[in-house]
Amino acid sequence: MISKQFDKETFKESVKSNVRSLYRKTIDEATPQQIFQAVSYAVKDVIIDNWLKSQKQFDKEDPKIVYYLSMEFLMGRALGNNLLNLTAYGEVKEALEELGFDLNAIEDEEPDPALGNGGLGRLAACFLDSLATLGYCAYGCGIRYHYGMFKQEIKDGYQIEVPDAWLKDGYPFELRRPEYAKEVKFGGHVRVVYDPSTGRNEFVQEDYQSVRAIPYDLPIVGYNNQIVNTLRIWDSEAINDFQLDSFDKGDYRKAVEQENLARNIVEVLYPNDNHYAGKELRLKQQYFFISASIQAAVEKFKKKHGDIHELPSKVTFQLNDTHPTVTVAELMRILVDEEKLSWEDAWDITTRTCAYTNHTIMAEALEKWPIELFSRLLPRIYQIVEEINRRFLIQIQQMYPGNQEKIKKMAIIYDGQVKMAHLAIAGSYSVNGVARLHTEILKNKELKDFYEMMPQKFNNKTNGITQRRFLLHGNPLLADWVTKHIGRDWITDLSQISKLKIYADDEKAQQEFMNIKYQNKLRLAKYIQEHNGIEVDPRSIFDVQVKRLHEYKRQLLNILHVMYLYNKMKEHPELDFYPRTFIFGAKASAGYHRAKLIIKLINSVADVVNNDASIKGKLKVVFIENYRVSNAEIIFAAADVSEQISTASKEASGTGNMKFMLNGALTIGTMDGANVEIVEEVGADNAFIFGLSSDEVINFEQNGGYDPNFYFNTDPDIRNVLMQLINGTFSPKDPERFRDLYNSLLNTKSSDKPDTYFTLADFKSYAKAQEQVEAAYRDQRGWAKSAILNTASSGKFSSDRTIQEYVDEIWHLDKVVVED
Ligand code: GLS
Repeated sequence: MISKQFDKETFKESVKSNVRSLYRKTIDEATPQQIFQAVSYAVKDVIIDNWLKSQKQFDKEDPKIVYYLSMEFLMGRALGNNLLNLTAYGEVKEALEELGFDLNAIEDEEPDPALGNGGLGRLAACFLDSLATLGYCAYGCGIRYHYGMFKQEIKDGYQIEVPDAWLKDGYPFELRRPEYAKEVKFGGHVRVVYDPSTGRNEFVQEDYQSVRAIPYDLPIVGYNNQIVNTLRIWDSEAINDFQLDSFDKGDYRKAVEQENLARNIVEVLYPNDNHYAGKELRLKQQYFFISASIQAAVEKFKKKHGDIHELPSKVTFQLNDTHPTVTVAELMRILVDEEKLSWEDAWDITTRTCAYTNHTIMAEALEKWPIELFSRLLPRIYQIVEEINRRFLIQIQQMYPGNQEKIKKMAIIYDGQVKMAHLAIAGSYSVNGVARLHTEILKNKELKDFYEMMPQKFNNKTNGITQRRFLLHGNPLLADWVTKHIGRDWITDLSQISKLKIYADDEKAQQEFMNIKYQNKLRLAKYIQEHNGIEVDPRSIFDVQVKRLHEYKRQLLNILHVMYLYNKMKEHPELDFYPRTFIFGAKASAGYHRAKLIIKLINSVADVVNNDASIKGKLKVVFIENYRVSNAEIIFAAADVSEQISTASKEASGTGNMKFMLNGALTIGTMDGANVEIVEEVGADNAFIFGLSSDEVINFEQNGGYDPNFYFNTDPDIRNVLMQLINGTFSPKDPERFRDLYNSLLNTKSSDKPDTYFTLADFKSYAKAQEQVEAAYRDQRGWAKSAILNTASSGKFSSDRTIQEYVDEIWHLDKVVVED
């Protein structure tokens, strides 16, 4: 498609002139990184025009705005994506070729902005893409971490964390906006002053430390619609840089402390997914970006609107998990302390403005701040939470007179802790889960008491992903093939992709589809050769599990099965095994020792298996280092099999499962999270389902009765594999190395609770499903049909669909059109 905005010659001139003015070089002298910078600035120039236009249109139409408040935005590289959404990718590629450059290589120069851990942060990024593409006015609000998710290096099979200095060369797409800076206060104490003229108590925070929050804006380019929204990430600076007059006043210590506070707050993203660590600095980060964002949003609202009571009709604050929940109290503070509203008025506004998304039921992810810490760091906010809690308890008592159990289970402050999920639910008009099964578990189990008390708040919004990054950009061969068959509409309306279904039985289409998969497997094989030095057979089945490393996701089950297969091959060389490449990619939180040991196990198994000539290369194991958004795009495109094998009930939704499906991989999985809906869309014949159901898991959890030793004692294959964890098969120099994993599966020592992930219970049905995978792959036509049907059935899983549901049922935003 010919872009309206791009003129090739002007663009080329702009790149040359950027190289000259930024680096005092000509383009043939510039380094690849410098070319990347110069090209990105040229692209940003074009974006800025649309950005200005969009803001003008928003100003004119005054649409309702959603603020998507999130500690994480896992954006991935921007250059290629921006070009695609500007519909200028092809022309820029050509222009650069004329200058002697390869756009793909230039794209590889961009650091992955990795301001997130995994699914939750990537979901936020997909949502921003969809919001802009659908023409809604939205701000992402987050933190400008100086160090994002660490870079993972594998040394001797172990994960090493290396700091990710993504800003070291400067990030060309960001715009510093000091004119919108906000002050954020921490600590001190609150003095109550009675004002006789109003008859109100005023709450004055004193002796506090404060920092200046400075916004940096990143453009979020909508697809082919000239809309540019904003991701606003906040950096912090000291209010008084080191000043002599502070020194003179004896405030030397305070000046230094404030300087340190400012420096520390935004330094680094906590690398925990689905896990609460309770660190003081984390709470500082939360309040820092929330206070700045809410202040800015209220100020923006007031510029246009006289009456603060109108806030809920113009603004929604969407809380991405409990991390931004201080929003509820901060908005109350602004409304009561600054806008001088009554408590009742303020609460009415707040609870019609905030909405909360729950992303996990994992108990260890629940945020519960100790009162001591919370009240010391945020004294005024704590007072407000206390008052919210006091009133909430009265409500509970009115509904359930004399029921102390309810108080105990639902209170916002209890047992010396502030429970953020309870605050989020009390303060929001909407509470949603992220897949149908997850929402049902919230309603019937995790949040049952809340659901019974306020059922009208609860709803489901099944997650989605943007087809623009994960098909159009990540898999250009398949994207072109899809377009050739059904036209371009799928790019902004993925439901159209179901039109491919008529090609599922067509032999030519099947061949083309499989050939594209093969080309993508070659591309990944090349990447693996370059990065891992391992040669893999592109004709083997590419069986892939890429996601954060967590026990509940059961990478351990996967690698135990690889060990089992290897044993079988060794014992029965006469059997005909179809060649398989098991590919893993996963970061483990830095302090999560067992997860790191699982990485070591995967690499140890890889060492043995990949170097055993007797199995003739039929089994390969690859651990891809530093799994992140940019290599994810290549990996999804090349996968035959998508491993979605979490313990049923534990994975709230998953989104990788959707990216695989879109790219034509078949799922092997449990009935967990969004897998349930994936199978519903594609049909059980085109997936491999195994394992305990979520009801069975929950039943075991509540009533006991799971005994891993039963499997160990009665199944020689399982026993053999488990013994190999402690007899040195994969760690000859240190046979005890994997003892902890052995214990975790059998719980012989570590605790009296049997493995809460039910690994051995699911082992045999997993192995059986894997046999079915192999059999199915031997039938190439049958496989091709299923693969096409997976792509063709993925329409529901576009984040455009998800966002439209949020808009229709929670946010009620107005669509905006930017005219030429
Ligand atoms: C997560 C869940 O674990 C995922 O299942 C889910 O897909 C994602 C987005 O909703 O949110 N919750 C979390 O803390 N990290 C996640 O990735």
